[in-house]
Amino acid sequence: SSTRILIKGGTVVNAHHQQLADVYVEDGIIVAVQPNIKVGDEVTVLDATGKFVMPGGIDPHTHLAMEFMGTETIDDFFSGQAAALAGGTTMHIDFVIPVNGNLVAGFEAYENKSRNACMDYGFHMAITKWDEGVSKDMEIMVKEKGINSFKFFLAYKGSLMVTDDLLLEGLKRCKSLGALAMVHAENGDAVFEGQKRMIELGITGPEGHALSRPPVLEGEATSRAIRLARFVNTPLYVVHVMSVDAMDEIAKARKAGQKVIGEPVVSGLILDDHWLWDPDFKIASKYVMSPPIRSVGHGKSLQEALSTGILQLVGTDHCTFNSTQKALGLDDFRKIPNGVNGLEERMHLTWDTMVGSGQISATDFVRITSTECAKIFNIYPRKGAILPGSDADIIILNPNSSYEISSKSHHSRSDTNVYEGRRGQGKVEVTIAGGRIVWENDELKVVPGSGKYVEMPHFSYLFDGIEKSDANYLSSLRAPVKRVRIQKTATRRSRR
Ligand code: DUC
Ligand code: ZN
Ligand code: ZN
Ligand code: ZN
Repeated sequence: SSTRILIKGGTVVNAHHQQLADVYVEDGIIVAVQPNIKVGDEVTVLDATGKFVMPGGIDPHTHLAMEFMGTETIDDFFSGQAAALAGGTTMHIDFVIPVNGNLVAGFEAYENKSRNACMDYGFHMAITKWDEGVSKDMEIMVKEKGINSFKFFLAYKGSLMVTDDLLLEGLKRCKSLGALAMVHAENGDAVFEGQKRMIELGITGPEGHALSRPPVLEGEATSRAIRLARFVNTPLYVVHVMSVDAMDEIAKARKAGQKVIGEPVVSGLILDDHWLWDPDFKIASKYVMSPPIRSVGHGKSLQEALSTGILQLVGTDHCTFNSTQKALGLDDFRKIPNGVNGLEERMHLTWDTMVGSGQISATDFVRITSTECAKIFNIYPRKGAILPGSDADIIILNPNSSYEISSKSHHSRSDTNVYEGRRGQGKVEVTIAGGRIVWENDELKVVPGSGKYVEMPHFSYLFDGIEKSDANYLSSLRAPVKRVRIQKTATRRSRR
């Protein structure tokens, strides 16, 4: 049966333009965007007068059904995606974690985990060890499996962390495959020392998490990764930029013309670390994520960087654990599973904080929550746009409607929410995913298995001109034999 929807009378917003127009959808695809579209009775009509009609959000950074720190995230592909849809996000990109370093096994595991998907999704892949097999499998992932980004953890010593030699091999391989290298930028060796010191001092509570891994360690790793990416001459994507220290490194590199993308996450933009000092472990522990949520001031600076284009898009690092899982670290903050929620809240909180405050426009909002992500991961304009031919992933946001966030009403399986009690204005009233109305009148109508895997082609726009770059990077170095010849010629000439 074909599903036909007409969205009437709203302000249609794309990343660079907005206009009063109707949007007509047929069989999962946007067919027309223009004023006064006339249709027959068989079409479902949604009135969007006074509201914004925008591309569904794309969250570039989630962890659903991830085995991590001795447990598994409480949101799987179904519950996490249902929550996302209720909050106006219609696609996310999750991180495949290899099985014992094996990429193919990891991909198959995530294919299984995502069978109950109810919205579209893509994958990044983490690289946790290095050998010929990994290097070969990266090519399989890129050329056959639709993965165009690989993440390197510079933290989590003893499990996920990679050393600089592996990072360099990875950067070179990413470059040759046209895949985007991503980094979790914290100095894992120094974090390990910081944690030891906290325990020696008898600091075992959640505040020890923040104290053991300060912004300077994020700044160091961000700077190192940026410089190594420059050495190899390949683009770099820094995930969850949490501090001014890291943001400054990105700003500097971008100013010098380097292709560096910085992704702040909602928690880093609007929360601060005072929660980690809450005497109630249940409250404090829910704010434990890595890199840590920083002291007052960092968030506001990250917001400014986002509004001025120094940072490009907003993610969440959605990685949820309920309070019993967080209690694994009751006696030792190092054992608190790292992660916070955000998949359901990202669109609402970004709108309220950034547009509601007048810092950015609705078009900017679309760019940082959807379009930029689609462009970076090379799926634009299929995703990230309200244009004829694009997938019908659409939200209707009412700027005059308000909400209050609570674990009692959210759709995540977690029993807590880091935004508990927070009120905001600008509510997603309708979500259309793949041409179907999945969220309307505060009700979800999601179908397990209806979400599609979105293959992401390699060589995104970030690779344009990379080979022609004339800077003296690793790829443009030549063997010294040439210099010897030049010297001989010069000598002969000078004798004449
Ligand atoms: N940080 C988190 O808080 N959770 C998942 C992984 C990460 O890097
Ligand atoms: Zn623009
Ligand atoms: Zn990370
Ligand atoms: Zn993450």
